[in-house]
Amino acid sequence: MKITGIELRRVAMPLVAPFRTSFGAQTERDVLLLRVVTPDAEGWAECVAMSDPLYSPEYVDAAADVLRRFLIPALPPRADAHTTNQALRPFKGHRMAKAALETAVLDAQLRTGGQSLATYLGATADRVPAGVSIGIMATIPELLDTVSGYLHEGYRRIKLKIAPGWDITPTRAVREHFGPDLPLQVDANAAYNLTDASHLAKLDPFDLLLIEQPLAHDDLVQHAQLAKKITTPICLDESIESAQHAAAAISLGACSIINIKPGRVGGYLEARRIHDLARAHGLAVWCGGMLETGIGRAANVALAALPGFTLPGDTSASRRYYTTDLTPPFELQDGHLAVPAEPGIGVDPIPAVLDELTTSTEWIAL
Ligand code: OSB
Ligand code: MG
Repeated sequence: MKITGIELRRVAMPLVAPFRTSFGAQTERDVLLLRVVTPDAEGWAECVAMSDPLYSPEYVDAAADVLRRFLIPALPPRADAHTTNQALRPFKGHRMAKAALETAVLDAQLRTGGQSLATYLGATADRVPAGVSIGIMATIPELLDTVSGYLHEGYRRIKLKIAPGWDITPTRAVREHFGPDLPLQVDANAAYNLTDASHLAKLDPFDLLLIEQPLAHDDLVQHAQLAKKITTPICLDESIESAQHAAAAISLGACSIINIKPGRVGGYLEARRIHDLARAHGLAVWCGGMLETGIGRAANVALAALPGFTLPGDTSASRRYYTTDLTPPFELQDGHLAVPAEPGIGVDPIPAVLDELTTSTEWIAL
């Protein structure tokens, strides 16, 4: 596939409400979009890097820089997703930037061939159950109101962001208020140390589905030790940047569940490898999120339709994030999102909305 050029586009997306985690609060998403242009089709992808390097070392300005300086110039003259993956391999790290480039190439390739991303990846479902990730709130009543609102909308599972000072009490409050049948989990975004093991064990009575990334991203051994001291299953997010990391985590006993985010692991090909590996080992996986617009969400929903995604993901409806999404909004139907069936990622940005929210564009001719 001959690529004529690639557009880097920055879009400012105000969030419907501030989203607070153990690493900071966000009120707006500064999104980097890629548009790969070929004679036959255009491919779209969203880079999940955030404005600041607080979730991982990547950040959006660095992603744009490494794309224009190294990754895009390294593309082979005739590129598809696999040759793009190989061409980017020599460059260390920058997996979110690589994922965006590979996904935009893959989208153009699939649109040219008329195949949906879901079919290409091996999806077996046409809809996926939706969970929702709830930020740290100022008060417990505010938290209970928020959870209640999402449950009324139909969400199938609740995830609470936790941090030291906002962990045992809010989790107990939600469990007691909504009862034992609510599928409930927590996400610490690496806010604890192994010395907090006895504190984290206080979550054990609440029968959580999992605790996500309690310790630092490079604390694989410590996660394995923590797993022996608490009964809540450990799920890794930040720690798993590749299938190799997943293999190491599984053999160490560092986790029993994996949150797969294609952006974090360098793309959908690597995400599928992790899915396959986890499935062969009997571990559950689920699809994480990075507050994506409809562009990134469409591709995540396709991935979440693979058979090993046995837990609801952070694939929520558009309105949980944005008043106006870049694409026709993803909406809950009976607590599920429909898997796009059209070729490629299966959705297109709405030109007028895209133009309205765009802060800059840059064309890189190839
Ligand atoms: O750790 O899963 C996370 C959002 C941004 C960065 C990291 C995380 C999150 C979420 C929200 O939890 C997931 C979503 O709804 O997109
Ligand atoms: Mg997480």
